[in-house]
Amino acid sequence: MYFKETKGFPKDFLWGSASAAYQVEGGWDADGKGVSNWDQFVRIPGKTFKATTGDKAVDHYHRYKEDVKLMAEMGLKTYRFSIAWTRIYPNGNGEVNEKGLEFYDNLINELLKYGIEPMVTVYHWDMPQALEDQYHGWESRKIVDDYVNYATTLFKRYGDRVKYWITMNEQNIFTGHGWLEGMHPPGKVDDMKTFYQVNHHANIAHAKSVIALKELYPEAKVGASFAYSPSYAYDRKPENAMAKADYDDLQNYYWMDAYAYGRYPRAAIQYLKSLGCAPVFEEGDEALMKKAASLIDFMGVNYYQTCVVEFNDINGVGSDHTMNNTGKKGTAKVQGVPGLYKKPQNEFLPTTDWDWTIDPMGIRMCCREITSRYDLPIVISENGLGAFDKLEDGQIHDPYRIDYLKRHIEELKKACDDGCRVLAYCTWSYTDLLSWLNGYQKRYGFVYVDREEDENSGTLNRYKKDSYYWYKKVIETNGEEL
Ligand code: BGP
Repeated sequence: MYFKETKGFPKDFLWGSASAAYQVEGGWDADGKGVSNWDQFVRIPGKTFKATTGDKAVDHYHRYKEDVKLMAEMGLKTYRFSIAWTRIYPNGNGEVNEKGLEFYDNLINELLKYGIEPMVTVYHWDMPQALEDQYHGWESRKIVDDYVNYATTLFKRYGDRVKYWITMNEQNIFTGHGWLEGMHPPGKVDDMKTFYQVNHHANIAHAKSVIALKELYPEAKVGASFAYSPSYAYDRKPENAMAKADYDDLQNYYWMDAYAYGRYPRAAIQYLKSLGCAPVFEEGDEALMKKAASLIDFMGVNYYQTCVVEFNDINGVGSDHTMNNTGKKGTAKVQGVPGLYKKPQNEFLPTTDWDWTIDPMGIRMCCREITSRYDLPIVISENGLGAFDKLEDGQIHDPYRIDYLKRHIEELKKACDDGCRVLAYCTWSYTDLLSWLNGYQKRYGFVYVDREEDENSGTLNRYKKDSYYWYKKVIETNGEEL
């Protein structure tokens, strides 16, 4: 759509930034915290870039006051962070750890002291290892009760101060990487049947906790964050348009329909049934999913890139279970699903050093699609650029990040003009932090943290990047000065 004038961002727009517990906190065994699947997984040789761990991360656990002060100085309106399940329930269930609860009390109170709205992610991938040991975590239906118990503990403790809740971070990614690609715990490969069952368990856990939250705090705002990569058909060949339809049903609507409609796309289920991989429902699941869908307040979107979809012959390329985790541009390979689609590079768009396509217009596409299909408000819960940054004389010049964010925000503004109800925009990330598989060299923050891959490197001191001052201005002018 073309509009002569822009209305700009809504007055109460939440300019934010995001993080996740495992990636920032460190203090991996502090104050009674239990071991998570990630604490364990990173210790398997070859799983992460140069064997990096989140043991110390960027030590946010001990430096949260300094970090929040920097946020306040910047004028941040919201901070999205996740809670480590293992701080609250070291064994996943059973006894609660008061010290862990206190840490997040303090963090939330510190944010509120400066008028920063806390936005809490209940689950950002760090599953208590004890639950893996007890019943293989998400693979068992038992996870539903433990997840809901954990989530409800958070709602009861923090619900008086936290209005925005995100139940799941990128369910599509942690399950895809965990059961199909072998890149995240539990490191399984091509286990399609379990993958779909695990997702169903996660959907029921999400649904029950949404219902629990709304019973306790009807005014709370809740949603799940989906890693959304909108797709383009390779060209106008009908088979490529059909490949796009397959991709959208299986890679996007499969999750978003579950959150927003409480059901899976019909064609996807037919396909999964034909493979013997459709999820098994228990009695009442359908009603639970529908009820939660009627209660969610927004769709959370983590947007990084779009993709191109081309028909892939039944003998065509599959997945080789690799990604560019080194930052050596041009090393990512084309991946696909035989019989359905493959994803060639888009020659019209540039990429990052990790071969992620840079497509600002894609963020507007996300918003338009969600608005048309679900008519839900939208929280952009992540968007940002991973790059090599250099600290020189106490300064970090990151014009590439400013350019990336500026162009995405311009498109987001257009989405607001289109009538999409965008509530918040959270960049990834606030401080530099651990990139799960890419170590500390892939940086995303406004605040540089002095550390490298080696656990003993760096002072962990914080330095403001150029983008810090730039975003401060963006917030001050409500997105008018970019
Ligand atoms: C999302 C995750 C984040 C974050 C981000 C950047 O998928 O929700 O936790 O890591 O991507 O990804 P990466 O660190 O792989 O560059």
